[in-house]
Amino acid sequence: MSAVLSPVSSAATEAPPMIDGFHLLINALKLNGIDTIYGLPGIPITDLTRMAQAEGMRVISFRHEQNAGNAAAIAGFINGKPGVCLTVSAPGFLNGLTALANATTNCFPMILISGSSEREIVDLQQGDYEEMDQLAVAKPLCKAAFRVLNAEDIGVGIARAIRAAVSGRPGGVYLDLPGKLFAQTIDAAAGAASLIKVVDPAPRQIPAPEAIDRALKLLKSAKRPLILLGKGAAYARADVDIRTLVERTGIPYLSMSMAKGLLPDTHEQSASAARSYVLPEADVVLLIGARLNWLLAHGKGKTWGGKDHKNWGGQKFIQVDISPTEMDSNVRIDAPVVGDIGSCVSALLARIDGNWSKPPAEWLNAVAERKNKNVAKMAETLAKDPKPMNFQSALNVVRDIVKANPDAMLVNEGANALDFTRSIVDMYKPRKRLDVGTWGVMGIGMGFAVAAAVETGQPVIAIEGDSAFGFSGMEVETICRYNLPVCVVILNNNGVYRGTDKNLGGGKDVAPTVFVKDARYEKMMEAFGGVGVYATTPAELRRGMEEAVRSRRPTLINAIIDETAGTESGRITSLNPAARKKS
Ligand code: ADP
Ligand code: TZD
Repeated sequence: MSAVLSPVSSAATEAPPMIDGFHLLINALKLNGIDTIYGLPGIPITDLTRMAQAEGMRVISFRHEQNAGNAAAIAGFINGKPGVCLTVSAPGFLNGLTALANATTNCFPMILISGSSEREIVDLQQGDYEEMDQLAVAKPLCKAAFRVLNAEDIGVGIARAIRAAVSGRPGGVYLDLPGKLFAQTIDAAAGAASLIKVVDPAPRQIPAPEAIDRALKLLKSAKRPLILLGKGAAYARADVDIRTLVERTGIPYLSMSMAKGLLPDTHEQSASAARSYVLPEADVVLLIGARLNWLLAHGKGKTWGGKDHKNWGGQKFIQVDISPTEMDSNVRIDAPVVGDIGSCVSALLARIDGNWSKPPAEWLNAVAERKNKNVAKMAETLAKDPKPMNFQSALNVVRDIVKANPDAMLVNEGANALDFTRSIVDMYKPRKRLDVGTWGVMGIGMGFAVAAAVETGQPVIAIEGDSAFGFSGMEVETICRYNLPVCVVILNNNGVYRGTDKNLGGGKDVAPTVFVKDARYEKMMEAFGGVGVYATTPAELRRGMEEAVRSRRPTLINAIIDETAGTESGRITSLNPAARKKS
């Protein structure tokens, strides 16, 4: 394919070559290094998907737009450039919108491109096919939303969407393309000239020197310092500098879920196994790309040593983040360091040399003591072999498989299936763990798994609760269709959280959290030509996973675990409103 725009044939030989909206869009994306579209065809974008494929783009077609959207979002996180999702108007757009909102919430760069109905009809509300004012609907749920009406503006539209998605705090961007736009034709040379190759889409943001001074002064004063790495730190790709910062300062660190593996979880400074000790005990906390949201108990309350849920624990915070308004959003930030993480960490490192004094031995020993105790306790639990399997004995197998395949991507969703996996399965490399993120959203599983396989070519292991899997389960067909090296493991306990609840009304219906007993999920994968495995023991699970990783064939392992094993909402039971006591 030549670098020039593909001209639309013109009837008269003397007429200048023309180009249509379809090809301008494809060329604008390709010009900016976007080579994959996740989507679902239909009016008005069916031809766009065909043409994109004809022009050498990878077009991954899904069974539901939400999964395509999740795939695009996580592709954005994996690559640090926007993932693109393409949907049809109104219902397709709405199906994709959840993923766009989730991407924005998680700071993943993504562009949702949706075809839309005719503006004149939509604006007069005359009842067009799939009519909806999509731009207005998308706006509050994403970082930016744009509409392109004229073919000559497609280049600008794509450039603005890319910049909005990746610059500053990354997020989701909506691009509305009414059906008529695609068929518009303009002079091919003018079209080519209208496209923009975005230069430096996510410019560095250098922190102020005084912010660095303030942060270092506070960090130096600490008796019990702690570093907290969030998924922003993983996204920033400053892996070497972050590791150097941790190791040179000697400060214990915690990784948030998707930051696991930024340094190997087995690193001696990892305090993950002593989390409930270090959070309340630390006196100065350096946050790097992590927000003090609900996942960190808003930086206060009992988790942090406060008297009750509103009380400050007394810690001082240094926060490194690209978003200035993140500071003080929950508690006082004593030393805000605003800038991109790469620049901030290297500015800190420039002032942290070999003479930096390590934290007091008393603190390090206390952390090590808790950690060793908890690691030993965990080892004891993992060594057990209960019948039926429970979360721990099944995940002990996953832990070994991931250790043996540290390049594999790990997707994870569920409640107990999420919490146990996060604490049991160590990660060894950055950006390998992809999960429910900031919202704790179910449904990311198969979309993330598809994109992880497509974008990295590595084997993907998806650890799924049986409820969680149901949200995107139909995409096993997509996994088989593209023959992706995805091994789905369903930790099947017959329901949401567990399978043993009773109908409180005593009627014939099962309880709202209960599913069909002994469902044979593995047959779903077999239905589309993949491998299905029914595993009731750790040995069967191990055999199935090893074979899946070795063969790279789409595999679904239905791992049957004790249906009484799960607790309500996993580790966030306390977020359930307490029912009023019956009088
Ligand atoms: P976690 O859930 O792992 O705690 P969050 O999603 O809460 O992480 O926080 C990620 C933070 O990282 C966000 O506040 C975001 O602004 C920030 N961030 C993302 N990318 C960068 C970057 N390149 N430089 C600086 N901060 C970033
Ligand atoms: N819907 C959406 C989109 N997201 C959610 N988080 C929920 C519903 C509520 N929810 C959870 O928070 S976890 C979960 C639901 C339905 C499923 C838990 O059951 P599971 O996992 O089978 O996936 P465990 O291992 O049995 O807990």
